[in-house]
Amino acid sequence: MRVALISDVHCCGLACPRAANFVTWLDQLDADALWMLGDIFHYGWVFGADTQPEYAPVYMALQRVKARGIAMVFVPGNHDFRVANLMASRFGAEVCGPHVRHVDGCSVHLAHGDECERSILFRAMSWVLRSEFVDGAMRMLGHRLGTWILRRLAGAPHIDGEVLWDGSREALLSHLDTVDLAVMGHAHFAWSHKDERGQAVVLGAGVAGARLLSDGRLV
Ligand SMILES: [Mn+2]
Repeated sequence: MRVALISDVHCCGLACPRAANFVTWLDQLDADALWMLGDIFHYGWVFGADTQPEYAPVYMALQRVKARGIAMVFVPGNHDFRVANLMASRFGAEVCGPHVRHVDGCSVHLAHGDECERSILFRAMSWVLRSEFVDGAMRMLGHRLGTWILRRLAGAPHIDGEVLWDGSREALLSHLDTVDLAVMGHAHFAWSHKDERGQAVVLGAGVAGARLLSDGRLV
């Protein structure tokens, strides 16, 4: 099995170069499976029956990935948790929060990584944004105004690397007690650690940070 792993593309709309690169990358993808570890979209939301036209090219590319028979897994990120149902219903993606998968005899812990955030402000914002109240308000506003607000809330994506703070590093490494490989994104900072238990990896942001798991080994 060839499994492509990617996270944190933070696609920002029709003129976004990262989205364009991602579409090209998807169309050239030579893999049996695609595991997306969240924040693929910078302000991903679904407004009732309306998807965001800003993301139409990416959605079309995912449709082509599906048509090629590449099995998708989507671990929702803090910027695109609301597209989870769409990823499942439209693209047949298996949607799951932090979880363990098995491939070619290798056990892999997958997570976006925001669950390691300790900041009270981050947690409070996350709780509010995930509430039914905000979802209801967004549906009422519709995709045009809703996306305008989400875009401002999300701010400019910081693609060039944040620090991998100790808390999330410890959480990631702790998975190696039970799995062979632990992978997360969210930090926008490629990082890897190997010891006798296995390997822990933080994916760098987007296409540049994507990794391939081939026959149960990261290459
Ligand atoms: Mn994130």
